[in-house]
Amino acid sequence: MTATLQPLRVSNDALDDADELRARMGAEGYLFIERLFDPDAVLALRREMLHVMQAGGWLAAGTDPMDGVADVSRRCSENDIGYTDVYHEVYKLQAFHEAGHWPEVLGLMQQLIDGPVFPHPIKIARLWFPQYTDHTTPAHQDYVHNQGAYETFTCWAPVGECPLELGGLAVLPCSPKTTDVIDHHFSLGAGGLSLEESLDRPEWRSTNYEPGDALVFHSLTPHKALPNVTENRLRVSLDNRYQSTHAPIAEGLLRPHLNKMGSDGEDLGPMSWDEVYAGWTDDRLQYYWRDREGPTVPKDQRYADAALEEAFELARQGDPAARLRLERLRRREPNSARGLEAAAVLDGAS
Ligand SMILES: O=C(O)CCC(=O)C(=O)O
Ligand SMILES: [Fe+2]
Repeated sequence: MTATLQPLRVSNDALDDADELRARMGAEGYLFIERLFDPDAVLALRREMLHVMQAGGWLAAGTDPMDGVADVSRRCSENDIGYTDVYHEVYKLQAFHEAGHWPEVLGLMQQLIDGPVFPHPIKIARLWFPQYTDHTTPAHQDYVHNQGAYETFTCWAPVGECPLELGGLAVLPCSPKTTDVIDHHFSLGAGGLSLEESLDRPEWRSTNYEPGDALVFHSLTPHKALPNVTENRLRVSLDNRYQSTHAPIAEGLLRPHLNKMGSDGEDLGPMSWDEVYAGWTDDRLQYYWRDREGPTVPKDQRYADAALEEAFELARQGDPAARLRLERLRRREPNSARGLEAAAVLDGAS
């Protein structure tokens, strides 16, 4: 590993021992399983996803899609215009959603979760361009984004090899029993929230991931992505979440990931599940989530609101990242109160 990065503890030896899996999750907040998934299944998914990215113009001309060589002139991230044009095409793939229900991950979650397992319908892929490191996912706890139940677990899995330089996930081991929700701050990276304790700690762990590997962690476990510092490779990964079907879930997690963005950046609202499901050949995973028994609760906006407040403050002081955040807000919500306030700050009127 590097001077500041330790290797992940491998927990394959505990796969058949629910008590031990729970004990390790309880002590360190994560489980790393090598080859949890069939590498061939992961690579087949990679082929499908990268074909869609190729059709969307994200890959360098004349390259094998499996190599994931980006056309860096197309680089964009979750808040940029153009990202959802291609991302939502990937999102429509049946195979991408099926991966969140592979029996290996459901079996593991069954051992961790008290009660019947509910896989969130909001599956997420991260399609991360190289050399765009201002947008790297900052350190955070998933709870501030997802809320609902603390006992929610994320399974992060690379779709293909993911050596350190491609920017895979790193975790900061700590016990969810002793961890609280930590204050998060404004960040330009995916999710927009960062916790400041993240920086310069020697205990961060990561690895050179292989296809089939999975990193499972608790909703309070701090984690972050490493920067994708390759010359031209896209990092492709999945993050899917699981909780007890009886536990509360925040309502946004029952919708497809990321609102559609118009060509001018305006927020066009969520994509519908009917659009997602339109090309599927199997309807068994369509609308399965409607039968869930637990309560659906509104999303608590306090974390997002506090970070936005901070962005306003920083933008007034001229901070370039905060100004970019407000530029995006102005484009996405040209007529909302906060969109108008963003415009006023950017124009120097407030
Ligand atoms: O892959 C990334 O960059 C972010 C993933 C993440 O934060 C998660 O899986 O919860
Ligand atoms: Fe996360």
